[in-house]
Amino acid sequence: MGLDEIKISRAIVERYFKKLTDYLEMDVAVVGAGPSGLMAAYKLATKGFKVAVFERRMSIGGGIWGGGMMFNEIVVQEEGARLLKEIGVRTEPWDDGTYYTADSVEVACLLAAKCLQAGAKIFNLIMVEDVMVRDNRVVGLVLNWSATEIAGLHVDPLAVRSKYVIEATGHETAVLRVMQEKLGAKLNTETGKIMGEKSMWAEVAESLTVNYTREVYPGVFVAGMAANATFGAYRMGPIFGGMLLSGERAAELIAEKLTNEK
Ligand code: 48H
Repeated sequence: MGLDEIKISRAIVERYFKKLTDYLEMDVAVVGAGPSGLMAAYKLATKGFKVAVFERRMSIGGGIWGGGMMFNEIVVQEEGARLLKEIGVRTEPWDDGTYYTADSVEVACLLAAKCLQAGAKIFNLIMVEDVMVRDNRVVGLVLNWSATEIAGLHVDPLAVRSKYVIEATGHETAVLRVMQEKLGAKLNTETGKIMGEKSMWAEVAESLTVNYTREVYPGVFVAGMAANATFGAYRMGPIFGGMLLSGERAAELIAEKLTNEK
């Protein structure tokens, strides 16, 4: 039996459009498939919420792959190791047991796999270029193909609706930046604006990441490195426990809200 190119094409087109159509409305839209965004999506999907991750790049994983300075190992603390073990990543204690190491490729692959198998959808190659707002609350995202930006084309976007958005775009804080520029959005920070990330101080930065994981504007939670950048906290280098714990925290906070709103 010969293979029919048109059947192959139809299978991809129909399946993809069904997936996208099913996710025009959802509980939580996560922007950025780095460690914090993927962990948040995995946790929310495990709790039964409808969640999708939108990632600008072709590859998921954000900064995980590169480990530290392209040495593809990451370090986590005990609490981070707990989350890695939960998704099946092998960790090895280092030194006095304060630190654990893991292969960064194994982390990226298993995080994405667990996220998908828990029922979350990941849409790669799609960038979030704007938000949808009603009555001073973000109610969805404005999407475009990353390729349109790369090609410098002006193509009008499409939109998806979500009850909550997680801003997990890392150092860039891309979603909040656009909200600040276009809406003059007053954020829940000391200055009302994105405060900007500070230099490296791993210990303080790690706990601040989790502490600053919160609703920063009605409908928008910030997680991971974006939380540090938004609230003016330190960076931490290639220790990833805070990113994973921040994703978990964002999921817990949103799950609580969604459950109370039912
Ligand atoms: C869709 C977008 C858009 C957009 C960006 O950078 P990430 O890995 O983010 P985190 O916060 O989960 O993890 C941070 C970590 O990787 C890191 O950088 C650390 C620990 N640094 C410490 C230090 O000292 O430097 O992932 C963010 C993802 C990326 O994949 C982007 O491509 C994606 O977000 N993204 N996706 N629409 N507008 N902007």
